[in-house]
Amino acid sequence: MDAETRREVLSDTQVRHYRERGYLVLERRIPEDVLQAIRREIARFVEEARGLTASNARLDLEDSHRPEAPRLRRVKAPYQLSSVFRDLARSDWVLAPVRDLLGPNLRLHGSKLNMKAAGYGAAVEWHQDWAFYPHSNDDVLAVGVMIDDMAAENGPLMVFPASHEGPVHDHHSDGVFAGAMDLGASALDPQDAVMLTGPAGSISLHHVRTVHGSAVNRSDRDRRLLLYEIAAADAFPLVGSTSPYEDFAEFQSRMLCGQATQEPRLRAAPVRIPQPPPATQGSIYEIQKALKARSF
Ligand SMILES: O=C(O)CCC(=O)C(=O)O
Repeated sequence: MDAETRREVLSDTQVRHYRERGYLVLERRIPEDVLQAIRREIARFVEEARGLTASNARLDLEDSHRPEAPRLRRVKAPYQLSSVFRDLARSDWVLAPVRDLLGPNLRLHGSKLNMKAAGYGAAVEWHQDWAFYPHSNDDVLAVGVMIDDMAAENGPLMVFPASHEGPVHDHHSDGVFAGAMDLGASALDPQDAVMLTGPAGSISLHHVRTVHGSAVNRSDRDRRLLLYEIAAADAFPLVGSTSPYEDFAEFQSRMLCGQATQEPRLRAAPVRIPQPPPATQGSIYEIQKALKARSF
């Protein structure tokens, strides 16, 4: 972004932190009434999971789910499912800090709500979002909205500082995309991972190349994290990436603010295309089952 551009919410220190370390946490950014509306929507989705025998296009179920005792792991694409999630994605609560980092023109790449319920909520193995959806440039990030207080014990998102400046790691297993990396085969030391904690209503922002993951929630407190993946409008997904777009018109219809463009901006970054896809299609949780070495 032009250095002269006036920022909306972030200080120089926060922008520098994001650029150098590849993540940022902003405490208490989302108002309580919005959080309450989200929690009511979540309760609806948990009820919808009752009676289901398998995950479907909307809901992803824990392995231990039973129709009479619903265990929801993820709401897929909440932006498409509910105006509560749509309105929040388009609000300045979310967009103002992203504009400060990526500029005024922003497109939604995807959305998801990871439930990680108390006692059993599933882990997400270490990965880079960039391994799933490389773009023509890496001005792409994920905003995580903390629906519950997030602390060490309930499986917060963890990141490796400055890993966004490093390589794209191998996320394949037996030649097939497995959606996670083998930390032991990388130069990363688990001791260096940082937990992104904060009270409910805080948001995290992590760069698309930042290595991140999270452990099982064995605590007695839920840990729900709503994620919006947001790209600069001139970052275009590369062929073979896991991109949710139907066609070009639909791609352009995902603009959140500013102007769409037909001119992708190219900037060199290491890329590895997530192909061939795994035999089991589905959420990251399903794809990562193919892994041989697990960290969590
Ligand atoms: O919910 C989490 O802790 C991990 C989120 C994530 O990285 C993902 O779903 O891709």
